Amino acid sequence: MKMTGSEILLECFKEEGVDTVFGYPGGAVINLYDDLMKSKINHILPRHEQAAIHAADGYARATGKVGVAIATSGPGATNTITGIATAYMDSIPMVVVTGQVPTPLIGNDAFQEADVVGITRPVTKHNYLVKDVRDLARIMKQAFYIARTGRPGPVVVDLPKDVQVAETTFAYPDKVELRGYKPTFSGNARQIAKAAKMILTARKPVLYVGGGASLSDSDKELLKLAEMIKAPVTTTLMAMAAFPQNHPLCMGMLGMHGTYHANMAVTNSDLLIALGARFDDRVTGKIATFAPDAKIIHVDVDPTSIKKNVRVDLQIVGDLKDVLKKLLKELSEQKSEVKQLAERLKPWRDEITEWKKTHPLTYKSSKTEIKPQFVIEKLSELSDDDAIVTTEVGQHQMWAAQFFKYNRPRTFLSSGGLGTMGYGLPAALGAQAAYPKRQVIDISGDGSFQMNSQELATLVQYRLPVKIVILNNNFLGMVRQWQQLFFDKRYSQTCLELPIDFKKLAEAYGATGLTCSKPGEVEATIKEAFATDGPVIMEFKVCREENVMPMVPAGAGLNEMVLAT
Ligand SMILES: Cc1ncc(C[n+]2csc(CCOP(=O)(O)OP(=O)(O)O)c2C)c(N)n1
Repeated sequence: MKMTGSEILLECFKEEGVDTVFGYPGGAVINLYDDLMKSKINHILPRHEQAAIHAADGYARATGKVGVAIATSGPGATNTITGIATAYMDSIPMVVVTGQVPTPLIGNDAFQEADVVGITRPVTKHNYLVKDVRDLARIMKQAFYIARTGRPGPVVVDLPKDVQVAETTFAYPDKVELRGYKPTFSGNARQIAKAAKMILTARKPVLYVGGGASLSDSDKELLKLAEMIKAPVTTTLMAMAAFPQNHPLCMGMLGMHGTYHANMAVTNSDLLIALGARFDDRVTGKIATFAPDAKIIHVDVDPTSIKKNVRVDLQIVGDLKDVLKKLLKELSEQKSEVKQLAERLKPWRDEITEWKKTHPLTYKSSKTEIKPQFVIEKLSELSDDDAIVTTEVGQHQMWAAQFFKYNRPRTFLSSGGLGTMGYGLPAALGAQAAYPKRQVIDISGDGSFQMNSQELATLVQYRLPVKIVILNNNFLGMVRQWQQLFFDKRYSQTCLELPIDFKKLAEAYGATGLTCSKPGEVEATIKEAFATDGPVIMEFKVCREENVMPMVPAGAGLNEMVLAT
């Protein structure tokens, strides 16, 4: 039986197990949207294409599946770029289908034409322009395969309007043949044995865990390894939820706003075991003083990530879950050495505990002003154990990393690599669409919230009960903090003067709005929001000039933290 291009596309989605897509229609995808009416695929219509991409991204991060989004040609497609770049930087598996003007018009300045393949090339893992409907099924199979394998990432498929209506017989290939793309899944046994040896002779090892641990669902293996060798663990922002934050071996986040003990442990370590982490400059600080005495083992599925930023003594390319399983097997065959190691590390663990005691993660509490950290602590205490937290970008994001305790995998979704304000609300939308019954919380600043606040409409329309926390300091707080510390308090364009009535804004969309300005009412506000059906904005009027501490100033080493201002 012959099918049209758009029918084939929807069949491919079905073959890939796609149940939900996020998208926004337009002339160049009108045929596709017409066929969508006949399909069982659940479609969610956010109010902006950027939000559609972040929602698909949030859906992917929360579930581990490939997120799918659709946009029309021209402005629809260009609106997706920030979302695609966000997913690219954080290695999120995603397939984005954009409409394109009919093939004969491509390159002719046609109405709503944009060179999507050209524009998205630097921010996608791969992209396609489908010129012939007979290629579509094969391309879709490849797109999903590329998105989810190796180091995951977004793939764009640009689909001209005439290809959507052209017909051919549909056959979904069962195999992918791609010359030049053969990701290594299986870690090299000899290198893994060498890693085990290095671990068994270490005196001050640190497990440094990155987003790859979340992406490869390696949380169980990671916990096993840490507990087996009793080594301290520090995670990047991307891996916050990959290791239980309430575990005694967990040191929290390292880097610019990392804990004192994590940064000191890394600086003083003799073996750094980097697992799915890419040594971002926010993590390493000054490279010359980063873990100066440590040997470095780097495990990553992406060979080009290894040795990019730091020298590495042993590299293992492979899927982290596979490598950890093999490493655990290797170590479990050397029981007495492992036992000796765990005991030998006691003074090291004690040293770390001492750092933690002398410089705990803390803040000055207040009886009169709401401290943002206090709100996060209370949220953490009062929310469900499997609550999914998304964040925007700024101070609130760092406090959400420092003061909320994530104990389940895939429960912390934040734009790490690109640092995209406006990510959190649509990402929460996507996560809630995946898990309608779970608690989903977006932690936001007043600035970031206004980047995609229109998505309140989507939450209300689709009955997605996301709880939004706005830590309102009337500032673009994180930039203001830098201006305070490094620009002599010249607050150039960071004061958001106009007081917005967030309660009324929520109500205008048909959601609930709560406002809180007293520390004594924080708990009651959170409880009320959690007990209220549907989306809720909780606005907390917080202390305006609070800073995120500790802080490693730009260009300084991890051991040169500023502890308080
Ligand atoms: C799209 C985008 N534009 C600009 C920035 C630069 N930036 C980083 S943090 C920040 C301030 C965020 O303010 P707000 O959302 O109110 O959060 P706060 O820092 O006050 O918690 C800005 C402007 C960014 N990260 N993303």
